[in-house]
Amino acid sequence: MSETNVVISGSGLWTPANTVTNEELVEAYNGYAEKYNAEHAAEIEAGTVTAKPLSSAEFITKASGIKSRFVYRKEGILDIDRMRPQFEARGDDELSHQAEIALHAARKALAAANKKPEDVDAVIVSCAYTQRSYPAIAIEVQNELGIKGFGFDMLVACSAATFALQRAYEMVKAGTAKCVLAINPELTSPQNNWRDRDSHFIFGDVATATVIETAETCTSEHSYDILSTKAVTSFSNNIRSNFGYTSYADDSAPYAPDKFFNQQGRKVFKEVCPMAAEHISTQLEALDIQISDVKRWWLHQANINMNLLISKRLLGRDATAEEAPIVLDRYANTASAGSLIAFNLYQEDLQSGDLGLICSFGAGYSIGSLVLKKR
Ligand code: CO8
Repeated sequence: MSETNVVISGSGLWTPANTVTNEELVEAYNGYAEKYNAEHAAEIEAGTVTAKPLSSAEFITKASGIKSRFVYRKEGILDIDRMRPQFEARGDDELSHQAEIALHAARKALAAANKKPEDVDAVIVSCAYTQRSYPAIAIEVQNELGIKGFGFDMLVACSAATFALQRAYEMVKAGTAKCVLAINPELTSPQNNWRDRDSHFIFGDVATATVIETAETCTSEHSYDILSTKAVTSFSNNIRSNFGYTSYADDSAPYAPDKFFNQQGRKVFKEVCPMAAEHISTQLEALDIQISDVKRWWLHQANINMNLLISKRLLGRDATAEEAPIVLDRYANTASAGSLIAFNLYQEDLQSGDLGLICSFGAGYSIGSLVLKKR
């Protein structure tokens, strides 16, 4: 029996209409912090309450490279008495927020791949959080699109998108699906702690989607052979979100600071950069591909300094913006979607035979990567 060649045949990107700049964000946060400090002046004076430190747009740009972020709903985020987005409640008979943004990206990916819903036989929704446990968001999307077959949700924090592509690759390779739609509706804004000076600037909302199928069925203009996939996880407490269904039973506060995204940013930086560089170089070595043969690096987008460090370790010099495109300045960290935003926006110029690598890294820790060759 001949080997099935598995390809990426389409990519979709949905970007929310609303932006929040660093300046807007800092003005709101500082307003909130000053109000909090004034209201708690006596306790702060007595040493029983810690004063909220102020944030700065210059710090954010310098420490992270982020200048702005897109958000699904802007209302509420900049309200110093709310400090979280305001979503309208939807009934069980209405489309969920997360399925809605997933569908926007999915339809674009299907169009790019020249595929109709009836061509698809599996849907994976993979992201950092799902808005409910069941029914799976993937099954809701499957139903909306009229796709037969099966769908499921999976969570792997920042590596959710690459890990989903790897599962899709394996399904097509094994013949359990012929064409898979993998979607990453990253609705991070409700999980971001907008009251925390150290992390309030990190995240943005977005949705990406990718079509994976056999080479035989592929008819799209821009498609990529998947030459190799590689995943690794290694337990770390340095990035955590303790939000979960057991809070109800252990009587802990469901929206306490530990229930939101929180991290030891410096430790993450120090530990993840070498892991990611090593992961990538080992993967390429196994394929007998030289680092210099890789034309495009679609790297995870968490922090500009991480990307610069990783690409410098790999290349032995700074990567150019064309080699390793940066999108986090305008999108911020979009959990798992960052490398796929970069892929979506910066791949059509590649020529047949050009090599590229998608790599994500983050909470878990987790690292996921795929080596691609333009067809
Ligand atoms: N304004 C002004 N000053 C600040 C601010 C601010 N907003 N924040 C921190 N400071 C101060 C600190 O208090 C500190 O002061 P001092 O030196 O007096 O103690 C100083 O600035 C330096 O602080 P840090 O050490 O924290 O700053 P760094 O230079 O290390 O930069 C970063 C902080 C940007 C967080 C950096 O460490 C970083 O990006 N690290 C990498 C982390 C990373 O990539 N994490 C990825 C996590 S994402 C993930 O895995 C997915 C999660 C799932 C999605 C979640 C959705 C919500």
